[in-house]
Amino acid sequence: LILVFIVAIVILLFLKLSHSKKDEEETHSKRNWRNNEYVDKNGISVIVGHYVGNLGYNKTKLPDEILNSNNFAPDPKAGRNGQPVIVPSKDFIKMQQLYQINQFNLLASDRIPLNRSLPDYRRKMCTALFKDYLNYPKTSIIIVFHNEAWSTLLRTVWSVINRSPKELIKEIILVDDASQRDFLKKPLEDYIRNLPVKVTLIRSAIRIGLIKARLMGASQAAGEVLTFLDAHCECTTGWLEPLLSVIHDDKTTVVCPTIDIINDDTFAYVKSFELHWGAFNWNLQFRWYTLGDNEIKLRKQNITRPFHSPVMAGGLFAVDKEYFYRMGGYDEDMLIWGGENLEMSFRLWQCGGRIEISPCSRVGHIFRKSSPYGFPGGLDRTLFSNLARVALVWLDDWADFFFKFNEQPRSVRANQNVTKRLELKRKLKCKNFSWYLSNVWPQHFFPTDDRFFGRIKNVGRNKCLLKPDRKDLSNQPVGVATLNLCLGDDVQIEMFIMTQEGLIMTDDSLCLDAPNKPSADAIEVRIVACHKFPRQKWRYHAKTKEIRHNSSNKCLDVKLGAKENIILVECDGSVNQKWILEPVPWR
Ligand code: LR7
Ligand code: MN
Repeated sequence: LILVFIVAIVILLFLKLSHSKKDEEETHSKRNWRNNEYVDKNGISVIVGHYVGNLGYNKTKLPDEILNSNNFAPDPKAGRNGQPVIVPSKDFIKMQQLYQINQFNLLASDRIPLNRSLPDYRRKMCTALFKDYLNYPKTSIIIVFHNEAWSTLLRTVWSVINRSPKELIKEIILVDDASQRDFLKKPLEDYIRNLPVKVTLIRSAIRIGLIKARLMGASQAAGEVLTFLDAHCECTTGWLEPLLSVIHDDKTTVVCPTIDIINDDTFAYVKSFELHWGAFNWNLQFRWYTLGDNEIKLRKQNITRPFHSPVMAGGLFAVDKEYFYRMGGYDEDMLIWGGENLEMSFRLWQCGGRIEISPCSRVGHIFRKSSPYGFPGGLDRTLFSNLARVALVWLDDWADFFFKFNEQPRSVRANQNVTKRLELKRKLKCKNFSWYLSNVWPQHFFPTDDRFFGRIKNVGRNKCLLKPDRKDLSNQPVGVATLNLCLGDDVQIEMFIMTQEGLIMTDDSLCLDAPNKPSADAIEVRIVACHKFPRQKWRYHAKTKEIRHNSSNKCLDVKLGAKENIILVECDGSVNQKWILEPVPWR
């Protein structure tokens, strides 16, 4: 009997294993893509594109028939309730081809009905609030797009229609930024005529970029509030009321929803981590970082209350229309894409406004690994010009710091005329960037007068501490701290700050980190996301030149070998335990 039992279990296990293997084959899993290249079962290799940094992208030219075809052929069950879409393996080749058009899985998106169901992702406590929503101001929803897919654009529209109180929607305004797809011409005009809310379509004949396109939409808006969305979002139940409630209470707050993730491969709706706010690194790239301690404390008292954010992501926010214009709308000399979210955030905070994120409002957005469209004039003339403008107008002394470490913005710095924006800054009596850093984002990792900034040099080896390489764009970088030849004053990966509380930080909120009670004699020191627990606190002894770990009282030392890794050992006064904090001028 026991034998039969065991055999039965083995057979069951085998069946289960082979079944899940089949599932895996049928699902388009991330693992199949390697270095932007996909090799299918028959060994056919499909190159999707080449990353050039974060954005630039060499596209494979697709024939017009493919670009203009509308594959929208929904399967009523696909993607239901935010579930991932399963693409059968027979469609893989087509799927890969279509992926290139928008840099997301168009075939999957086209299978999902435009009005797919999504769970109510809100916390229970949110559902009891906002009962007086009829008193809130009405809003125009503004969605700008350039060559967006039919299914993602209209699913955005339908998610607004189906999940917003109709009393609060004045209209939806679609702004077409010179799209070239046939289905976005007459078919779109015909489609929106039959929608149950007023939808206006405005077109720009020439490519003006998202910043000017949004201004174009705003100029036509009749609502008291402007609510902006990217063209590939899905709003979930109760998303709008919390946003309008904030503006109802205070017109000088600009409010963002909590942005969830629509997976670019499977179109699954994934809740994002809630304890994040928006900020930026030394290259002025937008990043999500863990909330400040104070905000975490406040959140524990009341998890439904909106919390402040140093910077907004840019695409999804609501703002009182009159306030938007009074504060200078957008910088109209910014081009195509990028940097406008930082510009607006600095301007709002420094000139008396606020940015908040509402935890009760949840909207999904398709995050892409690269941009599907080109940047007329190249990245230097678009993103880097925009960032140069941000720095010149809003960063004061830190503009020099930014240009020192960022060659491309530096090369277009002289071309920027920011007189009009500086005038606005004066007119609005804005505070300076130093105020912003210490009051809005005290957790920042920029150089200031109260902290060390520069290289950390080992006396014995005559080499400098190095920030580990970022392994994967999507993961928080972690890594073993090592030494490197000391390079110039403009080498960002050798720059560190040491704060008064003893954090040794680098760009992207990374901190030198070691266990409180090291288990071995010599434990490797790592550079990981900052969290400010005792294990990330250090003391520099100018006399002995030691860098001591607060909690273990051990010393930073160097492990000799092919790679000179940093280790933590008992202090012994040896020369490899001596360090020099070499300040680097940054303004
Ligand atoms: O030339 C263009 N014209 C356009 O109309 C280029 C883009 N667009 C449209 C485009 O179709 C889309 O609807 O502008 C919108 C944003 O472009 P995306 O989706 O390609 O950009 P993104 O999601 O990577 O961009 C983020 O950063 C941008 C910087 O300029 C904008 O602020 C986007 O709105 C912003 N998106 C979000 O904040 C969503 C959450 C992502 C995060 C973090
Ligand atoms: Mn987007």
